[in-house]
Amino acid sequence: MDSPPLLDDTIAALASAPGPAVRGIVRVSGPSTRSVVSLVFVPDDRSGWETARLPWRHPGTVEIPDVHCPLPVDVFLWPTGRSYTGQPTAELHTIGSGPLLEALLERLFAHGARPAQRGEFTLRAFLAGRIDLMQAEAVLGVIDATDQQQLRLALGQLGGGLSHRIAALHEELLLHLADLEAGLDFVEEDIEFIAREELIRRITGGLGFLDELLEQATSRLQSRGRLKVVLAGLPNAGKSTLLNALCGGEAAIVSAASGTTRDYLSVPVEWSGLGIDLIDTAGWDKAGADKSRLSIGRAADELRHDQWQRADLILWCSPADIGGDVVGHGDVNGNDIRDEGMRNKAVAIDARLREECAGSGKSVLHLTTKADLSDGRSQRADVVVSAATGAGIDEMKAMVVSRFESFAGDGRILGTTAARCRDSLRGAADSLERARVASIERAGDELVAIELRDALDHIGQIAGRVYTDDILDRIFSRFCIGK
Ligand SMILES: Nc1nc2c(ncn2[C@@H]2O[C@H](COP(=O)(O)OP(=O)(O)OP(=O)(O)O)[C@@H](O)[C@H]2O)c(=O)[nH]1
Ligand SMILES: [Mg+2]
Repeated sequence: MDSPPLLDDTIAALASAPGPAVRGIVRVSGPSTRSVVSLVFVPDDRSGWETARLPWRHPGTVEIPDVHCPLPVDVFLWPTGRSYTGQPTAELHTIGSGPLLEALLERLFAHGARPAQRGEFTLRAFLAGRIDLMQAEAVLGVIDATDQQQLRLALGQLGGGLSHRIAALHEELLLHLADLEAGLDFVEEDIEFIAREELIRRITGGLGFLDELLEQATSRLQSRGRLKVVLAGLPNAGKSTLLNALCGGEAAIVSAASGTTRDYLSVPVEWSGLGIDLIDTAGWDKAGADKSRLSIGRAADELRHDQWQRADLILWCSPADIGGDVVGHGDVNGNDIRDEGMRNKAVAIDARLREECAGSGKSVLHLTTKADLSDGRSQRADVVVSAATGAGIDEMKAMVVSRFESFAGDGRILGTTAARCRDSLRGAADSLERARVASIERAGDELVAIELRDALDHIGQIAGRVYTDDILDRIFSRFCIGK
């Protein structure tokens, strides 16, 4: 939005995706919708069109300059304010040809409509009180969803799940404030409209809800699209082989020589509707970690480190035959000559690095890989897999999905809403906390009331009861034209 939009204007834009399609849609909204459309549209039933008071479909035609036969058009008309935008609205459904739709729009512009700005239809819905800001953001979330999980989340927010909870908290705080302020008027008589204990209990309840939302809003998972799952472990742990097994292809190079993967590789997969980028990294290589050496190993280390930093989940791979690749598996007679010392050392390094990962606050799922090579002495792991036989692979996928789904409660916040609301949520929680402390310390009612009023202001910004042009601009400028 370049300038403050005028609600008195009638706006028009292409509402269907650009490019050829069976059907194309032009959307018109504003006080003069019917009269503007009437100037270009020839309805089959003129009196039905002119007198319609209820939403209806009106078949007819539009004359387009330089096009010899009239264009067949169905106009869906919402003649009153009972529409998405809260204003009379029409949708012209016709053949989805780019040049025809452009010519149709040109005709509407020539007859009094103006081109809609980005998100202006949804902005009108917000300004008319049809939806709140969180729902407006959810419209964008639905448009931008790249997987089923994001779509479910956006639809939940659009359906008003979160809005209802925020509105309920707002109402509740307003009631406490009213009780407190009523008490202020009777301060001489020493009448208490709300008992302190009750007030503290209610404020604590509100705080709990805000903390929950704040936690969701600050979780790394909220503000991003696809989830990053990084395969990590010592060289030769079977990471690349597992990646290939998981994506059913041969994306990564596999070799018996340790240190094969020198770059990182990202493969998109979708598990139970979750969009995941699976990332194969170079195995942890002690020489590569030596900063004094300029080597491919070191470059691989840095790339891997970068991927770990951004991971939502690390799949730590500990091979069942750990240490086995260092000295070989058997002598000419088939006897196991694995060096116990080497094995123990590898086990210790593996455990230390895994703990380092977990200690850095990363979510880690511990896998025993190459289960088919197990001699029964594998370390404890969350799940045991073999890329060679396929054992445990489905179980592992289910564990990954359930790790992510445990973050996905009903009231989850869309990333865009979370990013916008973090400060307001924090502000509201801080004010409520001060209100709680003031109540506990038996401070005067007027002090508690000030903090409650402050909390209400912050909460009002979340839903959009309180907003500035700047907030609207930031939200709606991300929309495409026609939405
Ligand atoms: N028997 C068996 N061998 C496996 C399995 N997974 C991997 N391997 C073998 O283990 C060796 C190393 O596998 P990779 O997938 O290249 O190991 P990596 O962890 O990617 O190794 P780097 O890229 O060097 O860090 C290869 O010879 C694989 O064939 C498995 O499930 N069973
Ligand atoms: Mg590899």
